[in-house]
Amino acid sequence: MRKKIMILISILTISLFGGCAIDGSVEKMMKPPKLSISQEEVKNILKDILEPDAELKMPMNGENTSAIQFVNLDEDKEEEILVFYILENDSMPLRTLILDKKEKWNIIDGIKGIGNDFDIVKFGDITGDGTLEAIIGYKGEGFFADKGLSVYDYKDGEVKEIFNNFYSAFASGDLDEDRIDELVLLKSDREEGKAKAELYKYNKSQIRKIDETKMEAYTNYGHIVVGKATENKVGVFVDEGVGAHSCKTELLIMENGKLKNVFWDDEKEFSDKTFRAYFTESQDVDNDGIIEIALLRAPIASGDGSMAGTPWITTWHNWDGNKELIYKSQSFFDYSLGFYFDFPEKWGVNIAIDGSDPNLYKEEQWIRFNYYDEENEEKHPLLTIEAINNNKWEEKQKEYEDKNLNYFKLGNKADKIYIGILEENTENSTVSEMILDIEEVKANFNIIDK
Ligand SMILES: [Ca+2]
Ligand SMILES: [Ca+2]
Ligand SMILES: [Ca+2]
Ligand SMILES: [Ca+2]
Repeated sequence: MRKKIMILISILTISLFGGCAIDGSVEKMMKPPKLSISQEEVKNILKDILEPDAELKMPMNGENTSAIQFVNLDEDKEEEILVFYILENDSMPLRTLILDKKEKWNIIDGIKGIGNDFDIVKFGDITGDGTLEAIIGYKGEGFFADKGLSVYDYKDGEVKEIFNNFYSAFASGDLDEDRIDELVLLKSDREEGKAKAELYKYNKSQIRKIDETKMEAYTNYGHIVVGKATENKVGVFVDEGVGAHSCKTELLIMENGKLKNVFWDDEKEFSDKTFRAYFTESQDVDNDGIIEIALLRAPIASGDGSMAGTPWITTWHNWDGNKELIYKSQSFFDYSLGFYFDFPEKWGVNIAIDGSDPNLYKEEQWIRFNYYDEENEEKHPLLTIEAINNNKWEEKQKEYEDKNLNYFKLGNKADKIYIGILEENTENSTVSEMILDIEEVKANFNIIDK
């Protein structure tokens, strides 16, 4: 390959750095290197070695979405450079090069895949020898089409494919805490109306399937996170779309060397325990190291009762270690205003939510949390959060002063300023217990970065 490349250097500049515009510049496709090489140097190396019709390709999903990645795959302490690109007209179009600097740059090719895109690129020690393997997912056309997965081991200047299989979605991680990563392949067969998760583990110098478990059919795997499900059990949280916009989470764990879908009901062949009306992602919302599953509930006395008109409250749950969920806390997410608010425990379930019409002009928008007195069917405002355009701020501030409101600044994002307005204590003792102080509001208010 290098011979061919030498001849083509001159044409390359245009094709790789002009024509490669999958999504902007090389810098944008490259995670900054840790090793002692400049981005400029990487660019120059690539100019010299890639075919003229090569286009850099960023993996579509997962955490490693750069077309040029830096990772140490072998036993020295130095990072290799992995370059992901496509040769459109080749029968094995998806290519990965490893560039490994010894006395000079060694170029290791031979990683080839079929498809249109890199789905996911991950690194994990599947073989348990203390070095990382590259796990590359190849994606063809069609949303539900099977994808191809290969695991590559790079050692002594040679790359070997040590495993390949197909998948709809996959996860890797150390599920049984033996310091070796397992692979979990989710396989959804929509024609057969079946889905399963397969557990693969390295054993006797091969990656072998050691177990499988049923999963719910006809779902779309939307978000997968591997993390602690309890203090001493790691799990694969699979957040999946069901129907038009609903969502469920299946949680896979390893127990006595077997794979277990913890909420699965053998009789019903599904589970509704994690069902919610819209898609939400499992995450460690309170940073205690354990992943929470996000369900949704309609607040008391909420709106017109329509799905879209309901100001859904997110309720966070942990797995109980058996077959149930344990309620942990609740939050209100408002993506159009760009913030979320964690409810204090004392708010309980009697919080009604009002807000400005999200479809109207957005110079000022607000959300109000009220205590709802069921007996008297009365709403008592507790806290209002407003998002105000910076250029309206002075005007608004004057208005707050005139009305003698207890207002305070919560934060800024782009051209918006967030203001909290607290109600004063009232005669009603239940209501006044619910009212927060400014510090509590600030501690529970979060700007959504995305
Ligand atoms: Ca290395
Ligand atoms: Ca390894
Ligand atoms: Ca393991
Ligand atoms: Ca947590």
